[in-house]
Amino acid sequence: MKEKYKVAVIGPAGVGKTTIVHQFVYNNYVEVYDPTIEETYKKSFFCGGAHVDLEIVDTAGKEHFPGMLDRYIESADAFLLVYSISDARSFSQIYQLFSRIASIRGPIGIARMLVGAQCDSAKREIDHDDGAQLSAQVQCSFAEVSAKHNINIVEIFDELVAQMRYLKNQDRNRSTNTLNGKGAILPMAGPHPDQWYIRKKESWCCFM
Ligand SMILES: Nc1nc2c(ncn2[C@@H]2O[C@H](COP(=O)(O)OP(=O)(O)O)[C@@H](O)[C@H]2O)c(=O)[nH]1
Ligand SMILES: [Mg+2]
Repeated sequence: MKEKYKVAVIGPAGVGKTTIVHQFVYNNYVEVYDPTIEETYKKSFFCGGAHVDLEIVDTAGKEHFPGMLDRYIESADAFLLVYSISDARSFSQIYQLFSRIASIRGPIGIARMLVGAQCDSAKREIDHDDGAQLSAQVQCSFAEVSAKHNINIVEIFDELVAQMRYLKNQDRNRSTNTLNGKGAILPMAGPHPDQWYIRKKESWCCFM
């Protein structure tokens, strides 16, 4: 059976979410998108030796309506949390998104990634180190990307799929790990998933 996952792309308006999704799905860069359109895209791609079907929800402003952001968070398997390296304000808004995910889905065991968009921009307000520091604080992986120059775009989706696979296999191990046959779940064996994220992060190339 083919693997299927749902990814939500969240972050402040104007940071480059739609542009990232279009570069990944259609391999093109368009300068201007309607900022109000929320769309779901489908993309099948080959990742880590197997095909995977992704449903990608490109969120667009409606998350400011009460309950909307929570609905995205409840329904997705993985998250790209996007800010723009040329917009410090967008970076300052990201932490609360991580907090919201943690409060709804728990602090660990959910595939997620911090993404610094528009890394080709000459107007840099947020250093690579700032992004790396925040990702260490919230314990997730991190990459700067440019949808304009197609830098790190496929890689961030690869990373999310790797995380989702890892977590899915852990779930499988857990469900067979019952106590007295009564369905109690034993603690997870092996590395903590977030330690795994951090290890993976070290392999990220920096294109700056
Ligand atoms: N230089 C540069 N500009 C980008 C890039 N991606 C997006 N932009 C700019 O940011 C604007 C907003 O992008 P958009 O994807 O619509 O943002 P969204 O509101 O987060 O979906 C675009 O119109 C582009 O001008 C990028 O990789 N490099
Ligand atoms: Mg958009």
